[in-house]
Amino acid sequence: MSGNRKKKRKIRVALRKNRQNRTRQGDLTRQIMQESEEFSEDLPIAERISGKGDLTRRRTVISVDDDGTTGSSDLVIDVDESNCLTGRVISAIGLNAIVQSDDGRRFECTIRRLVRTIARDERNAVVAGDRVVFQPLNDKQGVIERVDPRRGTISRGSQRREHIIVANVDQVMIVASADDPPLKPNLIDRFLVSAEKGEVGSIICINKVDLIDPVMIQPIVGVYAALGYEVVLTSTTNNTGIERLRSLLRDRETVLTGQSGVGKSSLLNAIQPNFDLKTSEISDWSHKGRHTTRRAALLELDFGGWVVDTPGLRQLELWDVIPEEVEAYFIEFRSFVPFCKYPDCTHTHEDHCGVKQAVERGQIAQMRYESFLRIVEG
Ligand SMILES: Nc1nc2c(ncn2[C@@H]2O[C@H](COP(=O)(O)OP(=O)(O)OP(=O)(O)O)[C@@H](O)[C@H]2O)c(=O)[nH]1
Ligand SMILES: [Mg+2]
Ligand SMILES: [Zn+2]
Repeated sequence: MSGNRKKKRKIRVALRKNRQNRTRQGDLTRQIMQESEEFSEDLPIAERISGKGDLTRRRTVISVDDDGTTGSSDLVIDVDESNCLTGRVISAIGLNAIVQSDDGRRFECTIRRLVRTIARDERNAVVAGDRVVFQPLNDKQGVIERVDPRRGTISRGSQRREHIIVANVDQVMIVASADDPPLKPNLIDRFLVSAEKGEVGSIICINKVDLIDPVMIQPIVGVYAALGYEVVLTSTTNNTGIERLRSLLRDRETVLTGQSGVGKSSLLNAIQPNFDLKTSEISDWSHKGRHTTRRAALLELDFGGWVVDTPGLRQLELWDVIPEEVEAYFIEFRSFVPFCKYPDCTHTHEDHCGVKQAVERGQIAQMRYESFLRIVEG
């Protein structure tokens, strides 16, 4: 998608109507038109709506050929890209963003009003990780003209609205701590659900293993390893696991996520000391209502790849995951669901439930089933 396009292009964009206005299922085209928030010229529509079937409501982007049949409310964005550059949003701050051009220069950019207007939610018009086309005004400033379609986004809910934390990542590294704050498998499972939903892979990092006897957490590590997730145990105080972490991050785009205080910024500093990220004293993060890391920012790894440090979340509100959808994100449930007596089994109170039977037989970990219940009931 990147690369400087010299040709002048016209892009038609269907203006998204009222946010509450949900279309009926079955009229996919109309649904996409109404839910569009960005635009794309290159991808065929079929590719953008493929995926998990009708449970996935993708806020996809759309573009229509010049002879397209969209209504009169359409906007036509006419970007003359001959004097534009392409780049990557390093960090988005309100209506501004820091963009790194493909040749490595940094620009402080504002966002063209139209880009905000066509976004479903202005706050998500430009997010960290976006690939953008921007017009440089001088060697330090520019204006973002266009945002490329996103893949691999990580979102969370915040006051019932979606907040896209970062876009275009390959994997999520879910960071937990063995202690202080105590290990909460339920929280790991929530992050796994949001990664599965965002269609990015996950690795699990359990930090601060210097504080415990590793034998204590072996059962939990075993559960995730058995599910096929890469689990790495680390300590920034004695460097346990740091080399392994480097190899898992090399040449990939990874977003770190996890509760505040587990040591995300400390881990990144251990991997690459010149990041010099602000970390917090324990008294700070546990007693004051503030996170040390304030916003997502992309950091380039010396040995190849990018990492994104994000602010920790005290409460992870899963964005837009409906209860019926949750079972699909507990990957080990899939093979047992066909044994449920009722096709619409919720795996909670029903009898003859394949999932519950698997829990009884030890084929699904009790811990995971409890997380599942907390997520669907919460
Ligand atoms: N004992 C021990 N303490 C650690 C380790 N890693 C980090 N810490 C401490 O944990 C505290 C929190 O670390 P941060 O790196 O700021 O945590 P964070 O996850 O970035 O927190 P937010 O930015 O608020 O989300 C700091 O006091 C660190 O010194 C570790 O491996 N062992
Ligand atoms: Mg931090
Ligand atoms: Zn069931």
